[in-house]
Amino acid sequence: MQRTLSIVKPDGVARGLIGDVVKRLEANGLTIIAMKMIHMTKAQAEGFYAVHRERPFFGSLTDFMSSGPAVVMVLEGDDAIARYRDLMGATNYKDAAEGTIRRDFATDIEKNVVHGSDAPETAAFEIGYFFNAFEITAR
Ligand code: YYY
Ligand code: MG
Repeated sequence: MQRTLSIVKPDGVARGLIGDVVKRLEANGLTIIAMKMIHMTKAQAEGFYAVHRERPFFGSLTDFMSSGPAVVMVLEGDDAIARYRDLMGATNYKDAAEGTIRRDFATDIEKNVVHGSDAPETAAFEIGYFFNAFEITAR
């Protein structure tokens, strides 16, 4: 069993896509074991994406991520990190495979609807960034 962090980003929430994302997670056997809506401050978005702080898109990305409410979830399942990345599709929706969330819904390389952790170490950091132990349900 593995855990990963999922975010329906502010564009996804604003466009009414929470249900579409959740439907795909559940339909593909990823179990939601924690879930809440948050509105990140700029500083919180900068902390979340600290790994990207030297990248040219960092300012715009953290403005976007703090622009409105987002839904953060912890997903659990066998190989959950890679399986959820497969459901999301490539970062740039233009490169994402048919049937992926980003291919079907994203409008922009930045406004790409969803986030997912990329490795066990980043998943542990990202889950701990938003959730304490009491907020994650035991199965
Ligand atoms: O993990 P993933 O979200 O697929 O991409 P990252 O390389 O971690 O970048 C994080 C986030 O930054 C991405 O979802 C959109 C944005 N971004 C961008 O706006 N422009 C880029 N050239 C690369 C990434
Ligand atoms: Mg990433």
